[in-house]
Amino acid sequence: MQTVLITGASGAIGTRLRRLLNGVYPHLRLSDLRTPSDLAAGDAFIAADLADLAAVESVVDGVDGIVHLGGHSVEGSWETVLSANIIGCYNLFEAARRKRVKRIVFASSNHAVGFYPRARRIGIDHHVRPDSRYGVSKAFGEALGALYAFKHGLRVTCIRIGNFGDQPIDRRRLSIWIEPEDLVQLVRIGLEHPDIRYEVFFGASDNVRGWWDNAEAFRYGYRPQGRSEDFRDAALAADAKLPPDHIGDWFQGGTYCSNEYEGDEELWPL
Ligand code: 15L
Repeated sequence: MQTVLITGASGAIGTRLRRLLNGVYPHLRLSDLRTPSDLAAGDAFIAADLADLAAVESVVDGVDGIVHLGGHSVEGSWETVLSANIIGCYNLFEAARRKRVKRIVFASSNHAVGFYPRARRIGIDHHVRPDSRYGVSKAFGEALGALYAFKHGLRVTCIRIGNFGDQPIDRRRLSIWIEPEDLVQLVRIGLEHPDIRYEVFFGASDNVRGWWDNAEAFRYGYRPQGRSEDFRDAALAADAKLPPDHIGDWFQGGTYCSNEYEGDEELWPL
């Protein structure tokens, strides 16, 4: 990997990752709709709208690998999700194919599988259960990644990111938290490991309350260092202040599940 592109470079994860990846690869290229507020003199930044295929093609031209964080990062209207995450994701993979980019690391999300109950432990062989239009767009991105890996020869890694940050912020996040350095480990496996063709990993630290079997990531050498339990008291204290949400508390996806919920509670547990 000589040149690595980070899309969504102005977002919270993008901002942190580009700092942590600085110096790991000879050249980092950054892209987003908005210019990062902390852009330094030597940073290679190109503004681009993911919905514009020609613009995306010029952004990916000449890079060896892409960390695709760009798009809409929470639930949104269908129009928003369609443009940023469905069309935008297609454009990214298609532009990468045309420009012969070797590897893509796709930022998927826990919300691709948010409708599994918290009582259930799931692995990557469980089929998707998106909890939102946003979650559907992440499942779409994973499927697109498989198409471009198996049909077009790209090496693709999808990371179902839990909750990224310096510490878990409530009870749910004690199960799904990932510290920035652990996400860097997973990203680097996706960009560098010689055996990657197409993989899906869960983006979680070493959380004893975790819901996910992350055996594939471990098989590739992932050794998470963050332990959410170290922050248990603060997270539970913050959780006690949240409004009651018996639907969100039942499912892994939390409020993404209870939001707009019209399902049948008699069907629980699922
Ligand atoms: C996500 O996928 C979102 O991007 C982030 O904003 C959080 O909502 C996170 O999931 C979460 O589930 O905590």
